[in-house]
Amino acid sequence: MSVELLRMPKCWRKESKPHKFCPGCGHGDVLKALGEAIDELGIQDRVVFGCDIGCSLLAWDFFDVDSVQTHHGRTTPVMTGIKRARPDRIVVAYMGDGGGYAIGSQHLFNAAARNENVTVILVNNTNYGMTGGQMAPTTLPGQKTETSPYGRDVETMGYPTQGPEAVAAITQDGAYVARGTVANMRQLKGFIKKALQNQMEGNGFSFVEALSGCPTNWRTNARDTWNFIEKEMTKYFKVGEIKTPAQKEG
Ligand SMILES: Cc1ncc(C[n+]2csc(CCOP(=O)(O)OP(=O)(O)O)c2C)c(N)n1
Ligand code: SF4
Repeated sequence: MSVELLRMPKCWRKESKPHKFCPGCGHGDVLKALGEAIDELGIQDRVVFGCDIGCSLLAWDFFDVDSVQTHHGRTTPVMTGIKRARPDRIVVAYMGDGGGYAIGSQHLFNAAARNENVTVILVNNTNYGMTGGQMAPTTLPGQKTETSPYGRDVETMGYPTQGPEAVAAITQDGAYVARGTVANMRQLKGFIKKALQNQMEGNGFSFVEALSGCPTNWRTNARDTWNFIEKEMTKYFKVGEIKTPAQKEG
């Protein structure tokens, strides 16, 4: 076995690698953090992974776990249904910001309000990646996209959706909510691990947004991609834990 394969999380499906994401895409990083979290918790045989339409669908065969690929924006209710039918399983709903905050927002926020015992991981790359870089709910003020060629005008298009903050505001005491970034992989893995543990303990909804890069649609080189994630995105999207069961109890 090569050194590269040995570095992969154990729960990754080796036959589907190299993966299909663009070079420099953050999806692979988020899925690595998820894979390491699953390995460290020793739950590979109990996880069910669900991915959305969007670039997240390229992960349909990413893991050596039971997996399902859903309709655009519908991953949260599909995984909620699986969890209700099989409470012994640990379900992960994986989606982009368009899938979670636009077309699937009613599902995401109602599942959160019901405190469903599922884990949602949402990749925030400030645009609709798969369809060619249109404006998303998370597009930054002034950011140019295919459908905001002069930059997002907050007067007519509003401000970026603060997803984790909104989820934290409507969830009950058991919820776990955090925002990580692919620029800090150790922290991101820690947040995902806590989100999965929250579900394993039966506390209720757990949600991790991950700040991530889309160099193809941003048309950025490696340096500018990381600068955008670390300097521009964090002006609007604060990284850290937003809600934990312990904080609520205290
Ligand atoms: C019901 C429906 N509406 C629209 C589309 C077209 N569509 C496919 S992917 C996508 C956007 C994906 O963006 P996002 O969810 O942010 O994920 P990303 O590709 O950036 O990871 C859209 C609008 C679709 N497949 N189905
Ligand atoms: S289009 Fe963007 S989000 Fe999609 S795989 Fe390429 S870099 Fe990643």
